[in-house]
Amino acid sequence: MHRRDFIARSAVALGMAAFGKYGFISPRTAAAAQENPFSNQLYIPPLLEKSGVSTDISPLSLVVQKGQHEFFSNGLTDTLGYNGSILGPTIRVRNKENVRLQVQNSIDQITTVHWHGLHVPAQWDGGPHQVIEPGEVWKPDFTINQQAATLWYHPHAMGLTGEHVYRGLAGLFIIEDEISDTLALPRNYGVDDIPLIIQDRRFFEDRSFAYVRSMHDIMHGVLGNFLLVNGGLKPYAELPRGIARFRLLNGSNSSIYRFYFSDDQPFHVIASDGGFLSTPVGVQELILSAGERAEILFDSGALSPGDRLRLLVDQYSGNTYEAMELRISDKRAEQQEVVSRLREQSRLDESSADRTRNFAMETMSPGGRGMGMMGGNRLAINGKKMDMTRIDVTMPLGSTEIWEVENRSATMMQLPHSMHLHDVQFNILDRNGQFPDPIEAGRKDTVLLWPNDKVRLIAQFLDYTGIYMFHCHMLEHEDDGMMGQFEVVG
Ligand SMILES: [Cu+2]
Repeated sequence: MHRRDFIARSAVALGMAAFGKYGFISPRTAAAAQENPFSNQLYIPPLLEKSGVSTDISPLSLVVQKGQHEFFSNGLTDTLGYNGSILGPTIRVRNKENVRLQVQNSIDQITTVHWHGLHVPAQWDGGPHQVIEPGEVWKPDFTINQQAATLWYHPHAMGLTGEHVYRGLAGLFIIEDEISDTLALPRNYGVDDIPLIIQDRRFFEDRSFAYVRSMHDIMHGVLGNFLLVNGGLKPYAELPRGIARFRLLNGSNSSIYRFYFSDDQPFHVIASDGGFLSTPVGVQELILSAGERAEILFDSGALSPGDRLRLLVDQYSGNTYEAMELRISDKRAEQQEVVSRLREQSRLDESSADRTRNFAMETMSPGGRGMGMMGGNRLAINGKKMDMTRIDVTMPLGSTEIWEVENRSATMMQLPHSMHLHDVQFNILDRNGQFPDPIEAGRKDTVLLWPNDKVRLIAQFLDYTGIYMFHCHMLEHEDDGMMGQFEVVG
């Protein structure tokens, strides 16, 4: 999709978010934000992993804590973070490894930690049922049971997910395995294998996060007008000349992003949400909705030391950001060629499905079905809002299911949605009747649905019984009830 179409699509759907109107600061007037763009080095979240000493059985420790963070040189912002003032460490594990964690809640609200994309027993999924009370410690203990991938973790407490993520709670969760070990890919974390957590925020004049939810914010998502890369505004990073790998996470609450490089320089997508694609896919742009990830390779071999380029991001609300600057150094990267084969990925076959279910992601016009007399809003799945005491879907362990998911928008309220399933990685069978794009043909746990899109996905529910969530990953939609529960029964 070209930039023009992406923006035009949003302008039609959204009008334009009215920044400035409610006392939010604007990038144009926030002198501090603009005085020295690209002067701060990209923050690389520290790694959190096992020590490698076989006798060391200490758990990986996360502390959910309050902090203050300097986004602007003239004021601090109250934040939340894991083990720091913002975001969290990058947890790195290996397939088949037993992982023990210890999550301490040091804030004065309940929270949870959900391992987005991870296939784990329901009791360790970290959804709304696994509440960690203030002052309490939660001790997940599970064995990694899936291939190399870039996943992430974030809070998932009922009705609080959007606010907690917005205030800073998110981190990457990387799985490596024997295949990712052997592929000729950059793997020097923070040097040529670079995590990029992209989020947008808006701020009040006093530099506090403007997380308020008007009806407009709930319907369109809380959309910011400042873009953060790993928690910083307009950072720069040095790249050795050759192949660099970026692990991209759209960590925003509700924004859809279109990523591209200056001069539309080409790059390769090598992994989607749940692991590698079979082969790299050459592109000039990449669209990710909130919660989706991709790994990409950028080849700077034809550039010269000292050359600079920008990573650009179009936001669905109509903004375009120069997200960060990349500076080519005089060092030579370890990898100089884009690998030609990645990992053979088998896709689930439609004929293997035990059953098909239908899900309508609904946005209803005022007065429509589901719209109460008291002005209750219109976001629902199959006409229902989330109820923790209701199981929406039950399937036997070992089932293969096709989920036909439709974004059924009212004419006057065309909103995008997404569908995220806990527990599984799925395949997209088709999007509006067409075989998916190559970058969507691999393992996925979140899929974007433009207004009136119909996507059929197929998943196998293996290994674990229990209750898991499915929901729109626009967090304001999720918190407003655009979520349901499926139970895998043994
Ligand atoms: Cu939604």
